[in-house]
Amino acid sequence: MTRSPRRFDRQALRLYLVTDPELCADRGIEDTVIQAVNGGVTLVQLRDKGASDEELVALALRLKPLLAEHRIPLVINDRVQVAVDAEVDGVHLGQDDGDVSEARRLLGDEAIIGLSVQRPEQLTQLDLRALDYLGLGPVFATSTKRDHATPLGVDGLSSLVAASPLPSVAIGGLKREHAAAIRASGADGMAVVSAICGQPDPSQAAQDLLAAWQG
Ligand code: TZP
Ligand code: MG
Repeated sequence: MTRSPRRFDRQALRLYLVTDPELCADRGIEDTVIQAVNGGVTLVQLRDKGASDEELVALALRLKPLLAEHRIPLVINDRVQVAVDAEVDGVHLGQDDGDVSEARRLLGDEAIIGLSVQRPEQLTQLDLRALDYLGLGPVFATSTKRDHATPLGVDGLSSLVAASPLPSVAIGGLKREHAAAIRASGADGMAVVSAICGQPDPSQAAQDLLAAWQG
């Protein structure tokens, strides 16, 4: 594969919003994302295991203009074809979500492709030519993701970050009070669901997380 030398801007990982349809139910995903963007999130991942491909494409198309206006990348969880159809910035894949090199082939050189990593040994099997960043976690136990892997803790996160050959974002149970420790781990940012989705004021929640990160 001949990939252009385009470098993924790791600054985009600083405050990474992952949406959840249940936690966003009261306000709705769109309104939550709009508010979170106003509050300063730096990347948005649409994650909805229950939506149809058509529904996800439609949602992505509704959000794209706002996110493009703010130069905030939009990626889709799990479903490469949805990212292709909606022409968004990329995908985030889990260990069992298929071949990252195939995702790269389908999405092209400019796309953003992230991969979840839960354990050190997974770092030895990375396709570095296909990937832009890693999602490391869960750092803490969380009720947002059922059946998540054993939490890493901050020390486990720090070890993974130190061994990671790619920019990385920490995820799992992260709140503003964790920002200093996560930043000290060397991760490039925090990915959050419940710290923004379902909060009474998602914009304020994002601002507070960013302020805590910037310390
Ligand atoms: N992957 C690992 S933990 C997690 C995902 C999607 C959920 C994180 O949610 P929260 O509410 O920020 O703990
Ligand atoms: Mg997945």
